[in-house]
Amino acid sequence: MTDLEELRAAVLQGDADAAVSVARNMLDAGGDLAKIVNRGLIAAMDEVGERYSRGLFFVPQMLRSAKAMQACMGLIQPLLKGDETSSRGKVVIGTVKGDLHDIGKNLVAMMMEGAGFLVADLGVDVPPDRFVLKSQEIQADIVALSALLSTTMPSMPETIRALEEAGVRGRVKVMIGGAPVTEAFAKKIGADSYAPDAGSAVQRARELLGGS
Ligand code: B1M
Repeated sequence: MTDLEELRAAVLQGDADAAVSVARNMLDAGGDLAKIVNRGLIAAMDEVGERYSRGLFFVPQMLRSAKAMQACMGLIQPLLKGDETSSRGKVVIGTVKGDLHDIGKNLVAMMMEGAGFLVADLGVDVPPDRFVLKSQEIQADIVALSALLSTTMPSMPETIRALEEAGVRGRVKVMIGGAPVTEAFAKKIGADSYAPDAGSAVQRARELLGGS
């Protein structure tokens, strides 16, 4: 079994200790971070979702695998820390109302911090008014919304409406993402940007603020 296969197997089994141990060994041996995240951790979570869809996994197994992945992200976070001395911009991020999925959102937040953005993470199940209040409080440049459930996607246009009603939409850019979200949906609801993954979220954020 290759290291990547071992990592995926440990996450699939929800064995956090084994997953962390394999990930640590891979990192110590100079393994490529993007490969560990994308082809190890995220690939394993996709397989978890597949098994759930086919009725082979249930919620407790999804939860155990999520904990194993999160334990590995604890290892990865310090490696993503950037050495920027000034902030590239302020971002308020959260998973929208009704949605408890936070792994992808956490990855986006980590990578944005690593790239020098100041990130205020509101967590999960965030109602529109909390996005509004936080963006007013910190004078945010970007409001970043994540949704993993098709049933919670409508919270995204609701949040945009709340920003409009509070009079802050004119000075914040709205970026959206998450597995069921598409570019077309972003256009339809009047978001400024859509990113399919954490790496491109950083790129889109830079573009939104006029950088590259
Ligand atoms: Co849930 N779940 N879940 N789940 N879960 C999915 C999303 C699902 C696709 C599984 C499936 O059916 N195959 C399905 C949704 C179906 C749908 O709506 N289309 C589903 C379901 C149905 C449910 C419940 C309803 C199950 C139930 O209770 N019966 C329930 C809902 C709870 C709720 O939210 N109210 C539920 C619960 C859970 C757990 C709590 C057990 C757990 C979450 C734990 C946690 O997050 N702390 C969980 C998990 C783990 C999953 C799967 C297996 C994995 C999600 C994940 O972490 N992926 C997921 C299946 C899947 O996605 N393949 C599934 C890894 C992560 C890195 O990827 O989050 O996509 P992702 O993030 C990516 C991109 O999407 C993007 O960048 C990230 C990194 O590249 N991205 C952004 C994300 N946010 C972004 C924001 C941006 C830009 C990019 O800009 C702002």
